[in-house]
Amino acid sequence: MSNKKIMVSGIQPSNNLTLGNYLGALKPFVDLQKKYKMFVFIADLHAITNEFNRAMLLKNKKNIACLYCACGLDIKKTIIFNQSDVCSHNDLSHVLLCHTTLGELKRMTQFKTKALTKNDNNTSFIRTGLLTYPILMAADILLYDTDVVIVGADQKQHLELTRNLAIRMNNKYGKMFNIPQPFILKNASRIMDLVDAKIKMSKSNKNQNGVIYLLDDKQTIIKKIMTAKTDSFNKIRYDKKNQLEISNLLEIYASLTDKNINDIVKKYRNKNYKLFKEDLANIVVEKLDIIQKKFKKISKDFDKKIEPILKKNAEYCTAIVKRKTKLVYKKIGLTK
Ligand code: AQP
Repeated sequence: MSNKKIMVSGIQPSNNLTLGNYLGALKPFVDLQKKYKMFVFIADLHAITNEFNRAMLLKNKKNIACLYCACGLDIKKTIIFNQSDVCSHNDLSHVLLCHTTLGELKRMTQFKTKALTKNDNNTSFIRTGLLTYPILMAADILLYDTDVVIVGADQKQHLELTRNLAIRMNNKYGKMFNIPQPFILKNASRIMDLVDAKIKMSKSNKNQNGVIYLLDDKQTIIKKIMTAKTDSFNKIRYDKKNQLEISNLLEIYASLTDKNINDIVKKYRNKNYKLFKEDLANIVVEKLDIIQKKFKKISKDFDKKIEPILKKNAEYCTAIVKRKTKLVYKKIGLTK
């Protein structure tokens, strides 16, 4: 193995990927792959913790693999694989679950938010995967002796749980896990929904008008941006407290062009929202057009070129992480 630091991450194939996934995850991954040994998986085991449909799941998995490459992940440098092809993720997850309390899982803000919005305190009908997925996430991280994990604000708590579990297990049975450090992205944007800027732009948001999907066609992108909610000030200012919507559009502009937000604000100081939105729509269309062209080409060759690499990578990962599960099993007394 090289002596580069190890970074692990994944995206759930729970729907088509969004501009939020691109700016908050894929774009930074592309920069980081030069410096880190990166494992980027298709988090299919996580995707089944919510409602899912077999045909869509298979389609989304293929699309994500192709989009990873189309967005610039270098399949020769970065180890891309399907999570479910590496059985140890589940094996370690079970061991970790047995060392976690119900209280710890119920305290997770994401569980509380998702569970409560679904069934108002009545947890009887909540899928247990929603409760236990942070432990699968812990297994995803700890299996690879991960040094650093990219964490957005909503995943901080899960990484803390991972670290606590690793320390707990190391103290009880002797050192078996590396303790991963959080990696806070510089200039990381949390892209918000275009219709309701109080919520994150998410793959599975109900109202698709607020979500730009990486595979949306040109007309759809233009329509979504031109009809994005804004305020009545008609002044382009970066003010997340009073002008949340336009600030979100400014962040998208800045992230896509790698420009400074203040410079963009200066450029549009005396311009109206319509003109700003038209320019932003062009920028998004242009960027996504490049990705979509690559995506089309890669998708055609998926069976011949991408799928075999995913399989080979899964075998490579299996070999690495089997050593880890073997060590854990031995330390805790499952094997001699
Ligand atoms: N709106 C966003 N802004 C910035 N970053 C984002 N990410 C997701 N949405 C935004 C980042 O993309 C990766 C996606 O990981 P995931 O699919 O495992 O989880 P998620 O955060 O739950 O993504 P979604 O799109 O919101 O999916 P659904 O709707 O299925 O729950 C992460 O690195 C995340 O930070």
